[in-house]
Amino acid sequence: MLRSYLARVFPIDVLREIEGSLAEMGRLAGVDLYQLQLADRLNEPRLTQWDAWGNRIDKIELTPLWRVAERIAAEHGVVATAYEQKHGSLSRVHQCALAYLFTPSTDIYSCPLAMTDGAARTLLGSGNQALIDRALPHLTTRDANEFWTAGQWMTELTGGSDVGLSETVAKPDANGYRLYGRKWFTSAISSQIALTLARPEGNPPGGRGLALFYLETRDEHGRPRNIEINRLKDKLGTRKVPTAELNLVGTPAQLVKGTTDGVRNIAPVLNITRLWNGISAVALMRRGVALASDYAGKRVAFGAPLSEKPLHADTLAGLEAESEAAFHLAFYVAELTGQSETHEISEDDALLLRLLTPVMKLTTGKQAVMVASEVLECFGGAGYVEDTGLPVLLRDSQVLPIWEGTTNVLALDTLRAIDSLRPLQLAVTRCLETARDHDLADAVRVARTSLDHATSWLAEARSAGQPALEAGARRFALTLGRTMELALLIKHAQWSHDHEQDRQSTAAARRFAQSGVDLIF
Ligand code: MFK
Repeated sequence: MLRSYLARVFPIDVLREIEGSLAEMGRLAGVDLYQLQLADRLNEPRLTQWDAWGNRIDKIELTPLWRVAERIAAEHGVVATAYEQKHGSLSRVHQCALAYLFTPSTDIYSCPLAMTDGAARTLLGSGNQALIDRALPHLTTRDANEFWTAGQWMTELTGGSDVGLSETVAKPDANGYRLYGRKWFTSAISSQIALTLARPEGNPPGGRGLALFYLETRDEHGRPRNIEINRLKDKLGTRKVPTAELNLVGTPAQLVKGTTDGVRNIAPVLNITRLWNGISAVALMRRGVALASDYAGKRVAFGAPLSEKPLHADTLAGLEAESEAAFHLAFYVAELTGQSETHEISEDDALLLRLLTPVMKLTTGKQAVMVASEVLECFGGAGYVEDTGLPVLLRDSQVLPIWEGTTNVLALDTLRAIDSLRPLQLAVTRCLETARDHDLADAVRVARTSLDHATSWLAEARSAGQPALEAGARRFALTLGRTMELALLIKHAQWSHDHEQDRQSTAAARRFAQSGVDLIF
């Protein structure tokens, strides 16, 4: 699927240039990192708050795989590739392909990388030259000794969704500001810097009264800079990610961009981490489907391998269709993100990117949980037993619809982002117009009908008023996501049929079209 997609999207000479980097990352993920991941299964990060002499040290020890993953991520440019822009807007797609290969074998090390990428993009867009000069070279380097990762500290006790309620206060001092408050859920506390929100003293309540701050987490001796780590969170999944609860007790910080509008100013981080969320979702789905397909050829029950049992084959076909559809949507958002970053995006596509980012994140997050759950079931009882290494797929997938905005919060963001449906209609139509194969005709009809239904629903809900609009927002956003997925799958199927004489994507498109595309009722 990845090879076929890359062959469609990249010019052949560029593909030849990048293929080596992807093959090497595939090898690492399939062999070295995977072996390390299996060996590392029971390890978890540890927090030591005090040393033997009663000094507060708040030291975090990472798991062995995480330490290796950091070096490999830097050296292979899992963040840097997007900033080197050797291949213009397609560099973002190249980077996402690296992340896609890297993610399933690295215990959610994609979390700090996503935030690092988001911080780099945000600082670049901020125009704050001093911070750009200070941090960008570290965030985007390939030198593992110089590489920094970034945290994104938004969540407080008052909520992970309604960020405008944040209570952290910023008091000016001679060198900038000092922050005082409690951050309730800060992922990857191992990072060297963080972007965070705080309210400068005297500012009004709400998101506009917050400001965006940059801080460096440790001093030259490696000690936390006026940051107390209360505890690591005891989470359902992502257990290798050292997610902490913090007190900021006069933490030195610099303003990134003005003294207000923190929520608006941190939005570029959110949009990049939401892209990573989608890439991670399709990467985990791929790992699960690959394992289930492999097992189906080996496990014999009732006289034949599972792969020869019609019902099991049908179940796998459904999972394959979901993961292919999700893959195309996540990578389409990567294409648009790249075009936006190189200023090659049309006005319509810029609106489309703003709309599809939350739509893609929420749609693929839900698909990842469904697929992971079915993958476990494909292994019967073995899928429920820890030492097979399978249950972690489900636990880690379950974070994807939660962090970076829950399904409902992103459905409401979809309403915020939607002025008109025209850019999406154009994008879907562009895909469907490429379909000539008779076998795709029914799938094309399904995509058209669901798009029409979403369009009429939006008009009706808008005239019915805000409660109707909000109540239907999730069904609407999922319908947009699945319709776009089907359209992209159809486009790829036609291309693959024409250029590779391959019918796999046609089968996936036909199957996906029957799997509930229009979820508005
Ligand atoms: C594996 C990879 C995954 C990476 C994992 C990283 C782990 C990190 C774990 C976390 O930190 S999870 C925490 C993440 N938190 C969130 O995702 C917050 C979820 N909540 C929202 O997204 C809410 O919608 C939001 C906080 C934005 C609502 O706040 P407000 O104050 O009610 O926002 P408002 O007033 O609607 O918007 C303020 C401005 O921001 C507006 O612009 P203007 O000031 O010009 O009017 C909005 O248009 C703009 N805005 C909001 N969201 C935007 C955006 N602009 C662009 N893109 C967006 N997504």
